[in-house]
Amino acid sequence: MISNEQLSGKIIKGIGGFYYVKTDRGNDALECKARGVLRHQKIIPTVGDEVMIQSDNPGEWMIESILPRKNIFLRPPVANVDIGLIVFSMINPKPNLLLLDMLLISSEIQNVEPIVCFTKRDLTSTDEENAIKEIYEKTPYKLFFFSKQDTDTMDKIIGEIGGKTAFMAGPSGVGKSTMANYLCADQTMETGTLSQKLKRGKHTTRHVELLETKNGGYLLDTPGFSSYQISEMIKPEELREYFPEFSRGACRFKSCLHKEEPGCDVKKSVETGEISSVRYEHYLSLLDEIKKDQYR
Ligand SMILES: Nc1nc2c(ncn2[C@@H]2O[C@H](COP(=O)(O)OP(=O)(O)OP(=O)(O)O)[C@@H](O)[C@H]2O)c(=O)[nH]1
Ligand SMILES: [Mg+2]
Ligand SMILES: [Zn+2]
Repeated sequence: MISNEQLSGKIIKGIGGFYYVKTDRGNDALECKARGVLRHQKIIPTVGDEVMIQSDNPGEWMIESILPRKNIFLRPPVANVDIGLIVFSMINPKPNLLLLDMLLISSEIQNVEPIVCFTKRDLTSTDEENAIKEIYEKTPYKLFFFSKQDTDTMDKIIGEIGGKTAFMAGPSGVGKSTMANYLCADQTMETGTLSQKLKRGKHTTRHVELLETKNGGYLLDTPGFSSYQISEMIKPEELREYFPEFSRGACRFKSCLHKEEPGCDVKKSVETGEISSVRYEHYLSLLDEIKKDQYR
């Protein structure tokens, strides 16, 4: 019997004081408790954390330490996220592009690479799809349109997640769990029945769990939401940095907020169509909102 054995791994689930840590050893995650020392330091192990675990007694694993985090989110609680799958449907519900832009800004702030997904392509026309492409093809973001039958496109999305940790964000009913079921079809869950429940997305309100994709990535399915706040996260003069297509730096004034300033290159690009007017309008309305909140 090896004692004091140490392993490194990733927390994929936490329930009632137990953490489930995926290591190189075996397919099943190991059930762990956190050492008291972590609690005393007020460090809360979080799903997505890279940890060192140790076994003092056979079959009993303790989380010894948590490696520095790349980022951490509170709702849902998850750490070390590389990719944000921002999911909207073409219809039922209709896409809210202002919410989409807020999620893009939030991704930029948190150092998460956004991938924009539009589902339910089967229920809509190419005109509607082209209208959205017009807007977002002028940004550097990756953009996918598909339906739940379109496994080729979903395989491309899986390709983006390989070896990384992704989470989903978007309104309720857009098809996040439907997508997660395909992206994570080959995962090995602890029990068959629990696994079935998880696959239907029922877990999202109960606990947070990283599912494994077919190519060694992790995916967090989340409950949908329809409103979002970014005004507390940014100052007015920072907002423009989070619209990457604005950053050509050719405005007359370095401090240009792209509003009423003379010689504004962004406004010129909106007029020529190089920058989408929809994105620009969203920028202006968010700028107003942030300013209002600042002087409250
Ligand atoms: N026609 C069509 N229906 C879809 C598609 N994707 C998902 N749906 C349906 O949309 C409904 C909602 O899908 P879910 O995957 O539960 O949506 P969700 O985003 O997980 O919703 P929440 O968990 O409430 O946030 C289900 O009835 C799906 O079958 C699609 O591409 N085309
Ligand atoms: Mg769901
Ligand atoms: Zn400008």
